[in-house]
Amino acid sequence: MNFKDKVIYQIYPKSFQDTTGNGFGDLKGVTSRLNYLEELGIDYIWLTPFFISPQRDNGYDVADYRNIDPLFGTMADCEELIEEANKRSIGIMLDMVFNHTSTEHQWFQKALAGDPEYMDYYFFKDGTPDQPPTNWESKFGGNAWEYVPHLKKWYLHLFDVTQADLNWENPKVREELKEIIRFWKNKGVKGFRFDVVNLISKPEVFESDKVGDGRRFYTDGSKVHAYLKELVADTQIENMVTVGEMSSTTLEHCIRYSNPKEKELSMCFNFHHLKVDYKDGNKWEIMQPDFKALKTLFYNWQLGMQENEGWNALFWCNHDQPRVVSRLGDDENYWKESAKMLATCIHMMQGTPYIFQGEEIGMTNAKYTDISQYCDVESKNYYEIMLRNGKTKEEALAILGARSRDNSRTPMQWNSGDHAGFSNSTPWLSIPENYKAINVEIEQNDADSILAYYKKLIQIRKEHPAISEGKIEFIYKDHPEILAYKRSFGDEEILVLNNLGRNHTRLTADLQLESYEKILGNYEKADHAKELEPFEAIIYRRV
Ligand code: TEU
Repeated sequence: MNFKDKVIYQIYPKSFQDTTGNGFGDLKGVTSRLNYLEELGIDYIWLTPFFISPQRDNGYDVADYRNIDPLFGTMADCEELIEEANKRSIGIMLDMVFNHTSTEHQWFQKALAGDPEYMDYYFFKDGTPDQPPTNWESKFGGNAWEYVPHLKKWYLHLFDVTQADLNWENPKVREELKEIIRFWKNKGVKGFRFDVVNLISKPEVFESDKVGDGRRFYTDGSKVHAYLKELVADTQIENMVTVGEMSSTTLEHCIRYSNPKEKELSMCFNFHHLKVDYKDGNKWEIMQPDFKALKTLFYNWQLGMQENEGWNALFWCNHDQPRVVSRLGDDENYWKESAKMLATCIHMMQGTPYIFQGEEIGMTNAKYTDISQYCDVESKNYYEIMLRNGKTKEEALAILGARSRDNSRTPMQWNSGDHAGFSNSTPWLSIPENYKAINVEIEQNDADSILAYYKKLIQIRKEHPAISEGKIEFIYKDHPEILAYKRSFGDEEILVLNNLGRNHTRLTADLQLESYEKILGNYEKADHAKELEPFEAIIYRRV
């Protein structure tokens, strides 16, 4: 299965298109926008979870993996979406949240009722109410264990208290999860994304972490590769597109997860490049992005994967990350230029690019001014934690403004009409004020728009094997702000120059620009110019 020339579009259904007027997006809404996506040129849609869920973590807390949450529609709507997408040669990829279930899942409910068979689906540990089994921290703040008084036991939740971790060591759990994959495969879906799948293998002995938050005990755990191989083989999904979301992983593990010989996954998401603006690695402390660190990470991952036949998922944005144009670009003075440059960086590297809904029109962060505007459980928890730790309300709000996951979850901006064309009533999460200037309709009528540029990026990937298949070699390695590389396949060579910064920057003569022709760029200017403009990107092809 060749996924190298494919482009994947991520949809957060709750915020894509509402067709019922309840303020929440739904599956029919996705179907109604398939023509837009076909025209954009994407090959797959990854849909974030729309299964039955109490929605504590927006569907990443699944209570029933085989049924559609009524918020999003019905099974018939889902089947229609899969069918209509397939007609347009667009494959649907579903999000499998298999590290944990909602505590409302019947397995957990049976466990809570004291059924030993189902208690063994999770991690229940004996203890007294004052002493959690370990000092591990939940990713959403606080201790990762919750005490259940009537059982006199603690259960593990690496995420929210309503997201109980599944015990993959139990073969029955693994069989249940395989059945879910088979169920959806039979419905005609074409691929899967596996949520935090490198956290599924927990240690045999649970011990407290003397130096950290516990991550090292369960990240890329000892059985994770065996579990994945078994899941893939037994469900026969090795020829489908699969992507694993890997939390705090390593290059060595991602090579194994994605090298085709291992028969695990097609590719991996890792997040190291999205921490270059975390002060001391802390998401809740703001720092200017460190471009040198960013470049080094790209070198290591691109070359490391290339040398060992691993495969990267390329992305800046998803439903957990702030909008990249607000984060690494400049959404006021160089909105269009920086959005196009950032897109170029990602789409021209080696790997399969992902576009998160709205990224292709340059949607920005939410720019909320009050805590009541936020919905995300992580944002709300950390707001309280920041206040407890001495930050003022203004400081905490400024940090959420830059870091909250809600920044990317605001409704899709389709047009300048009421509620941005997303819904005909008040949306579940407020729409940024800039929607009258930044929306699909405006950009569809502008040949120079960010949307038009994304279409071209997708198109040139299909036309040039050097982009989809080619080797990558970095140049300008020591430059503080230019990210530049060559891609080559057979006789074809592509040269990509990206100015990450806002300074005019001179290019050195040894590039021999005269022997290249420009395929795409984000400035109207003479070819072969010896200087890069602020946030300029140019794609050249050797002639
Ligand atoms: O995210 C896993 C993850 O580790 C993050 O990207 C997380 O959002 C971040 O660490 C918080 O700071 C996945 C999903 O993408 C996310 O939406 C879910 O909340 C999470 O798993 C739990 O299922």
